[in-house]
Parts: sequence; C-alpha cells; structure tokens
Amino acid sequence: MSRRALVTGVTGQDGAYLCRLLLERGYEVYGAYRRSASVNLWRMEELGVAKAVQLVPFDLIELTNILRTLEKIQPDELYNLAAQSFVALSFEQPIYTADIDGVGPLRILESLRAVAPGCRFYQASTSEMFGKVQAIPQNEATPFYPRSPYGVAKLHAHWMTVNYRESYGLFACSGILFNHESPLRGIEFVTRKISAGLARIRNGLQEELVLGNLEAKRDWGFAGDYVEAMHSMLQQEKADDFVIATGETRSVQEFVDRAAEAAGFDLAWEGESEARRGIDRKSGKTLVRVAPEFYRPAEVDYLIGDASKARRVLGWKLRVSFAELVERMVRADLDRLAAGKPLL
Ligand code: NAP
Ligand code: G4F
Repeated sequence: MSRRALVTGVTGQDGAYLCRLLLERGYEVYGAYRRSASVNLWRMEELGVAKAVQLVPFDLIELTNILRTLEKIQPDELYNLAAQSFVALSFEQPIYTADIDGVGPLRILESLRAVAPGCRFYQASTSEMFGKVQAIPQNEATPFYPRSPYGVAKLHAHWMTVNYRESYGLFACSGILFNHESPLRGIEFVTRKISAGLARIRNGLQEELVLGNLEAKRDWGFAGDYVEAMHSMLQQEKADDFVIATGETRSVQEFVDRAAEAAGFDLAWEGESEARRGIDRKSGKTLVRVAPEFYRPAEVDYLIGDASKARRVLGWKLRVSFAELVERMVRADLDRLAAGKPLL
C-alpha cells in the first residue's frame, strides 16, 4: 500500500515542489490549503501536479480543524510548510505571525500526539532563527539570535518540535533551511521581485526596480533541491535536525547583477546608500533604485550555512548552482511574459 503524506502550505513554493517529489515516489498526497475566495493553484499547475494532489481545507489557526484532518487522513508523514513566511510583514503583523508560525506548529504537534502519534513530522524551520549570527558559517550547533517577529515565532516552533521529540518520542524533525528560491517563488521576496521586475522592464511594462538593502547577504539555493532534504529527513532511523544550505553567500546587489545580465542588461552602479542606482550601460537608463520603505527595522545582514551534517547523514546534494538558479528565474519570467501570462 502506498504511503500517505500530508503537506501543509501546499499552495506555496515548497509545497508544489514537495508534492511533485512525493507523487514521483509513489505517495498518496494530501495537500492542506487555506480557504480563500480564489485558491491559488498556479504553482502546482505549472509543475503538472494539481490534479494528483487531494486537497483538504486546513488552517493553522484552528485546532479542531487540524485534529479532525489528522484523525481522518491518518498520514504516515506530515510536512508542515504552512506559514506567514514573509519576514518584512512580520514586523507589521507580529501577533498574527506569532500565532500562525509559532503556535500553529504546536497545534499540529498536540494533534499528532492525540490522534496520530506514529506519523512522522517535518517542521519548516529557517536560517532566519540565526539572525544576528553568532558564528560563521552557521550549523546545527550555532546559537540562535532571531531579528524579526517571524524568526522569533519560528524559533518557538523549532524548540517545540525538539521538545515533543524528547518528551513524547514523536518522530519530529526540524529542517533549518537557508533561503531557497525558484521560478515559483512568491513575488514579494527579493529574488523573484528582481527577476519579475527585470523581465517587465525588458518588456516595457515597468520603468524601474525599487529595492531596499542591497548589502544584505544570503545563502541562496534552489527549492527543488531543498525539498529532497525534507523528504530524506523523514526516512532516517532517528529523528533529528538538519541545516540545509549551499555554503555560499551573495549580496542582494550581486543577485541583481546576475539577473540583469541574464535579462540582457549591463549594469553599472553609482552612489551610496539610498542614493545608490543601477544604470544600464547600453541605454543609459536607471534600472534600479533604493527606497527606505523596503528597509527592515532590524536586518539579518549575513547568512551562510554549513550543511555538512546533511551531506554526511542524508547524502544530500546540491544540483543547481547559483548562476543556474538566477538564469532559470529570469528565463521563466521572460517566457511567461512572452506567452502573455501574468507574473503571479
Ligand atoms: P510560501 O510560498 O510563502 O508558502 C506558504 C504557504 O503557507 C502558502 O501555501 C500559504 O497559503 C500557507 N499558509 C499561510 N498561512 C496559513 C494558515 N494560517 N493556515 C494554513 N496555511 C497557511 O513559503 P515557502 O517559500 O514555500 O516556504 C515554505 C515554508 O518553509 C514556510 O513555513 C517558510 O516559512 C519556510 N521557509 C522557507 C524558506 C525559503 O527560503 N523559501 C527558508 C526557510 C524556511 P496561501 O497560498 O493561502 O497564502
Ligand atoms: O527575499 P527576502 O524577503 O527573504 P528573507 O527575509 O531572507 O526571508 C526568506 O528566507 C528565510 C530564510 O532565511 C525564510 F525563512 C523566509 O520565510 C523567507 O523565505 O529578503 C532577503 C533580503 C533581506 O535582507 C531584505 O532586506 O533582501 C533584502 N531586500 C532588499 N530589498 C529586500 C528588498 N527584500 C524584499 N523582500 N524586497 C526588497 O525590495
């Protein structure tokens, strides 16, 4: 009989890639989605898996809904990818973020304990928990110092995952994933904002790309590679926590440079801080500007992960390089516009 997996946050970037992977591996896949006036299935549709996933209404805020869902489906594996995942918004909606991202996973853990204690659990933890980094690079032993309500909420969920493993013997793993991107990335995150913005500029649909802190550094990988690690964590003999990262870091400005090149521009930079501008050498036009509205009250300046434990224990490997990732994202947005599709 095929194994049954429940994926929360199925309408998001990682949800789509993980569903595809689980279906390829013969799972019966249930996708937990949040009810809205129009459920967005475009990511699963782009990957061709929307019809194969059995959708179930689910909200992290509602304990009774979680309990009933688990009781009914009795999954073998549960991947909790659902979250208010946008760090910038967490400064505007800290209490909501704490409830969804901090207490939401606890609602799942309590429900598992009550009605499905044999189910294996994956919690989507984040490098944002390292925040003001206490060591370089960051690994599973690095102390946490979150710098946003999102990071603090995710840290609560991380420790709850560890605590339920140690207290009740649940097979519960926390994947501490560094930034991972793809053509399916939400458009408000900086990488996709850049790829979509440059594709629109290239097509005469937008004048400029307006960004915040260009100096922040991130360890950016490809989401398709990262969902393999999630699955692999739940196939081990023993539940544990793992850092997943590329081990390379680049600034936002470096991402813009690569993406601009992929979109056929040749950028030169001038000015400092908020006066900094990216000018296309070919046309002389300003393509990139900086605006304070995109700065955060507290920034995570520098992230670089050490995934040696995942490579050693899980046999996890990176397949897509940074250059290829950027190229794929820009190409996908240019292709969507060429096909008359909106950039969602
Ligand atoms: P994403 O694209 O923003 O997807 C988030 C998903 O959560 C969406 O399906 C969203 O549904 C759902 N959701 C939001 N609030 C919910 C609620 N109250 N109840 C049920 N579902 C809810 O995020 P992602 O990039 O795929 O990331 C997946 C997970 O990994 C998230 O938990 C994120 O915090 C974490 N993470 C991501 C990264 C990264 O770089 N991508 C790195 C580390 C950790 P709607 O479509 O209805 O909004
Ligand atoms: O793309 P971002 O919004 O991602 P951030 O804050 O690193 O969070 C993402 O990765 C986390 C893992 O570390 C996940 F847990 C989280 O769910 C999410 O997926 O911002 C990246 C950097 C930041 O330093 C930000 O200040 O880019 C900087 N940035 C500069 N200009 C901008 C912009 N970010 C956004 N979103 N928009 C800008 O215009």
